[in-house]
Order: sequence, then C-alpha cells, then structure tokens
Amino acid sequence: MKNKIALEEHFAIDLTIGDSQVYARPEVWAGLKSNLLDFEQQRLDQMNAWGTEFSILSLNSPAVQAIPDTRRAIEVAMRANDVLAEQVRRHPARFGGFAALPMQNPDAAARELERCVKELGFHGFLVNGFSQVGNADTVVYYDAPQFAGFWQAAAALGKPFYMHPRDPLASREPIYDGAHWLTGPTWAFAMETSIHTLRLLSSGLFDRHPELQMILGHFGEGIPFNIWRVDHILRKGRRGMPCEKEIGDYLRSNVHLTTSGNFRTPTLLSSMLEVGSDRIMYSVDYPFEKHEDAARWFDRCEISENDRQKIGRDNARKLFGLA
Ligand code: GRE
Ligand code: ZN
Repeated sequence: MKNKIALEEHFAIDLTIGDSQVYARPEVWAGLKSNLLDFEQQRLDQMNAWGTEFSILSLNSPAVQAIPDTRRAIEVAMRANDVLAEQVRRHPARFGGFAALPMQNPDAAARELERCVKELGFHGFLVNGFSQVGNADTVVYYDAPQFAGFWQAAAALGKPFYMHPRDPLASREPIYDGAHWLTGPTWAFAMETSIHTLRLLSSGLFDRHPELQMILGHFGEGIPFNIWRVDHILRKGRRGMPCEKEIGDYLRSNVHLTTSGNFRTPTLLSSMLEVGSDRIMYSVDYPFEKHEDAARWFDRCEISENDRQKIGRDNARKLFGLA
C-alpha cells in the first residue's frame, strides 16, 4: 500500500533527545539519535521506501511530561512545537503535527494547544502519560479535577489526542525492581498507559465531552483484550465509578487504536472484533520501530482490501479531516 498515513512517529530536539537514550543499546544509540533529530533525510527516505505518504509527528517520551519546573516545561513544549511547525510548513504534504503540552499547568497547556491548532495548524496533541509537577516525585494524571477547564478547551478545538506511553517512576512501582527488562516498551509502558486511559474513560470525561476522541498506540495497550472482563466485573457492582456508561462503551465510541510497534495479525483481528475496523489506524512508532517491519506486515496481512484501505489511510483522513 503506497499512500499510508502514520500517527505515532517521533522526533526530538536538543533539549529532549537525552530522554530516549536509556531505551537504546549503546551500539544503536548513535543511529536512533540521528533518526530522532532528522526530519528531511532518513525520515522521508523511509516513508518513501515503505509507502507512508503522511506522518503526524510527535515529540519523544517523556520529554515535557518529565520536567517538574512548570516554567521550563512550558518553554520546552513551545520550543519543540515551533521546531515541528517549521517542518510542517516546509513539507505540508508529508508531515503533520501533534502538540507537546506542559500539563504541569492546565491553563498554559490549553493556551499552547490553542496556539498549536489555530496558528500552527497541528492535528491535535500527544501526551506522554502523567506529568511530574513541582518535584520529580509528584505526579498528576489527567482525570484530576484541575484539568476540567483544559478538557473543555481541548474538546472545543475538535481535534483528537494521543495517549502515549512513558515508564512509571521506579519509586512508585517496586514490582519492576530486579526485573528491569520488563520496563519500557516490553511491558511497563502498556501497563502505565492502559491504567491512565482506564482512569480517563471511567472518570466521566467522555460524558462531559462525548465528541472528544483519543488514540492509543500498540493496539490499545492491552485494553481491548481485557475490556469484556473489566465491564463484566463492574456490572456486578460499580464501586463508586462516576461515569454514566460501561467503560467498553467509551472504548467503542471515543477511542481509536493504532498498529504502532505491534505488527501481529492475530492481534489486529482480535482488535477488529472488539472495536471494528473503523477505529484502527496504521502507525509505525518510527524510529523506535522500522517502517520496513510495519509495512511488510501490514501491506500483506490477511484482511479485506476494504479494511486495509480504511486502516492504512481512510480512517485517519476522516478523523483528522485531511484532504
Ligand atoms: C516510544 O516513544 O514509542 C518508545 C520509546 C522508547 C522505546 C520504545 C518506544 O520512547 O517505542
Ligand atoms: Zn511511540
């Protein structure tokens, strides 16, 4: 498939590149670093070689979310968004943008999102999980009451947001002690991101803003596989859960999944059975994953050509209102 659209594709700036080093073996770091900092060479070459026409780009992880100093978080987010905006201006047919946001200050985050959407033409925002605020050990999740105004502003702009992984703080997750190979993309990313998402879905956020749409990578960080059990248990007793519907109802009306970093046909088919092919979109997770691996799998996996067209391109065109 030649004209795919990809949605979880990362870049870094000088101020955030260091955050990705812990995820690279020493022998591959130079290459990954160069891929993250590049826009116009390796990135476009790989998109061309493997049939991605358009990538919506986002900052690396955790970046802004891991800057406890609010003023600094605001500065770094604006710097990254300005760098991205310049590339979108240079290549409007190839690159779109997700805003990085200083969620440490919900009002500043709303203002920056508005600037990114209205002035820079971005397609929504991507947050790397919880934010550290004030000091490294204080974390906020976005179902907290102080985000009510932020969500109102975000919903009013009519653009989706991407909930992207970060690792939990080691101080709060001793279960990974002595088994650090399970942190990061192996397992901890999905656990952290799925719980944050379940918090948002069950908080009433999507009752207040039923049009708000969110995106999860990696085929939903495990949520689709377990959603029946989640609702089955809560049907026996809601235990104070404030939302109006079942969590699966929001999964099927407010969440979209991408294929990022999870190139596996049984997982795709199971996700299609759970949420339908209208809510699944192609993505790579470049440069942490290879366009080659994503495209070799997706272009030939055994689904209907109608579904391939939707998942590879048309669902994203619709969701983002692309030409
Ligand atoms: C990502 O942001 O997608 C990512 C990392 C680190 C390792 C793997 C990965 O930040 O996919
Ligand atoms: Zn990613």
